[in-house]
Amino acid sequence: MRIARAVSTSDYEHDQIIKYGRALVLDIVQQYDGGHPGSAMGGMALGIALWKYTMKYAPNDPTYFNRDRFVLSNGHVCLLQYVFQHFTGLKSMTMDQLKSYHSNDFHSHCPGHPEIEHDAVEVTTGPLGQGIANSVGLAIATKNLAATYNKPGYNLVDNKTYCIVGDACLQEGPALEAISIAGHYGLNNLIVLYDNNQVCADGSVDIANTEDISAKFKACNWNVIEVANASEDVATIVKALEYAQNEVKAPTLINCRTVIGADAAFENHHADHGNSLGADGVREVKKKLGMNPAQKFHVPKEIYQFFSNKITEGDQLVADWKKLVDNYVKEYPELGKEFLARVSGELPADWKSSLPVQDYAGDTPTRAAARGLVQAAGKAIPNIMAGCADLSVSVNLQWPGVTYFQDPSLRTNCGLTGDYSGRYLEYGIREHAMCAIANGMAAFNKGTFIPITSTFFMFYLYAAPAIRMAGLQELKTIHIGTHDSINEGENGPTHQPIESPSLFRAMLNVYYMRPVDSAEVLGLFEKAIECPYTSMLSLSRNEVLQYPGLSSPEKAKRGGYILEDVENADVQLIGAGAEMEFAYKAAKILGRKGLKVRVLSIPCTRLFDEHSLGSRRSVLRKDGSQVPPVIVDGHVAFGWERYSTASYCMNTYGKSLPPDVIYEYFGYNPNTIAKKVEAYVKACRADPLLLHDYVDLKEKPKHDKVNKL
Ligand SMILES: Cc1ncc(C[n+]2csc(CCOP(=O)(O)OP(=O)(O)O)c2C)c(N)n1
Repeated sequence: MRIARAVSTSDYEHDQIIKYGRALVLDIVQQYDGGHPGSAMGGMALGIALWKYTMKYAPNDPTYFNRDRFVLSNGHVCLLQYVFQHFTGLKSMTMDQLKSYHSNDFHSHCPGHPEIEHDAVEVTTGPLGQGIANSVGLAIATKNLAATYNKPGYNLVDNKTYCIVGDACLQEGPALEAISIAGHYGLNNLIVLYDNNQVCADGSVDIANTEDISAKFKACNWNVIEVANASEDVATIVKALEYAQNEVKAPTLINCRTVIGADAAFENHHADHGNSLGADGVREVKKKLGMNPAQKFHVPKEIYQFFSNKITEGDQLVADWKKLVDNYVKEYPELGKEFLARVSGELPADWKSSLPVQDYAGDTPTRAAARGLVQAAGKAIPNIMAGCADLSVSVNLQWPGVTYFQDPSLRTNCGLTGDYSGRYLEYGIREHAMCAIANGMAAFNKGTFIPITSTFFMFYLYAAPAIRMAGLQELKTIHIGTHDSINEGENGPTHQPIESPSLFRAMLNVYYMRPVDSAEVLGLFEKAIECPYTSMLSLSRNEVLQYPGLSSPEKAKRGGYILEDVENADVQLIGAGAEMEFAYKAAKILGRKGLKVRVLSIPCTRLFDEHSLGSRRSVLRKDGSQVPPVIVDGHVAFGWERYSTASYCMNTYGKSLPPDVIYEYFGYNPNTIAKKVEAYVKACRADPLLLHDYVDLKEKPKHDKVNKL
């Protein structure tokens, strides 16, 4: 829809703010000769429309629960956000802070991209495409809380999510996945402003992208509004935003045609994207705008006055909301209590008692143990929003009676329906967006939601950038990756994640957990719920041995422990996940041959590493007694060098074979492993320097390649 140009009595003020805003951006970028001025200059009118006329926020209380969420998905344009935070009176965003952009000030609130640690920044953005996917998560969070807690006369949660994207975000995969699902879910509380300046870093957008963006969004079930002169025309943008706010069925894209570097000599040019204009360039712009070029960082007091109502308005919003909640709690005491707990990020006090006792009677796939726990926790903990990327049939986290999160008007061919109070999401085959959306839900308000995602472990590689962003932002999300071993079988090497654990173990604030049995699953799942960070449970498709009396949930929570000890050990075998069975059985064989073997379980290296050196030494016996530790894992050895001196690990990609023969094919056989370990122990005795090398004990399978005729 193209809307008629709107008129406003404040056009003069708008022009002044646009003009001084552009000059301010240029002065800030010029001082350290670096930054991204172009789209901040071109986006000033969007800023006025959002911060003056549209968004509900409270400068004195930037975390006020029912605030509108704002996400700058094109994070390099952060000066736009910082400048409007300053104009609208956010206390921490002083002029001195603005001047600290690109400076050497350790305490700057103005990093090169918005970071969640700072006031009024909802999520860290920078990797293009993440922010818009986070926005979808934020909008889902609002929808879900509203459907769960709002009552007639009590709109406890009715905020909107506003997001600015650039041309680049809309070319990124996670953004496209997220846009698609936002349209599907009918998230009418999501409003995206597209800073359509048709310029990217390397040139005009059409060097790589010539599609019709508005048509693309329409095809994804979005409401689309186009604004022609969006670098100047505040009133029309405001009118478009009003239409978007009143939209009842769909998310809205406001396609705003803007000019990068507006008013600069090279406006509309990619030179303005990420370069300062130079002192002469800045002077020229100021002259063109009728400003005194000698005046730097100048904000006329009328601009502060123009925005001064935002502080009182914000204080009022906060006070009204508190009153509303107080009355709600009186009228709906039970629900009110639960809502307040959600607001403060608390879990029900007795959540642990809801978890089923683990059954050691038969060999159980670790995914099956986890399923029971997630299902029970999902029922008992209202904060949990679980979901899957179209493998629910296999991962099965949905609990009996769960409502699916869906547009209530949707009628599917298979009959599956739901509503916005639902706490199980079918994300479709959109792994990257799934995890980025989970980040958005987690960022809505810490602890209010515990997003749990799931798919085959292999496919989390598609989502790794979003999982890293969760680690970076200290967001609590839980990922359940099943089929984590070569023994997932016939799907073959494309589905056998031999190297993924190394990546997830390396990510800070991400707890990669690979339990050996049901007891460890319980301990680690509890840890994941308790831990303020992201966890990834890596689980077997197939049955694994149980170690009653040896493993325990409490031991697993330590991250690493002695599964079976022996005095004066000759060797230590570390077993990992489904392959613990081989370490354990090899230990028994070696024992019969007179070798004393300690067996260790290290289901989570990050948890283990958090212990003191002394405590870690007591597990690994790195005490000078030279007991070689050997890791037995169905993944590559990379990373295990820290804990072992030799490996029996994957050193080729996997293969399409049934689970009952694949281990044999790759040499995972307790007898073979015992033989190799025995030889290694002998070799170490003959040459103790071997303990300082890293030895690969596993032979590669003989028939790795198929000969083509
Ligand atoms: C995933 C990712 N790839 C590449 C970049 C580097 N980068 C930063 S901005 C940009 C181009 C931005 O184009 P656009 O969104 O049109 O912004 P504008 O030029 O209008 O400021 C690129 C490629 C990035 N930040 N993230």
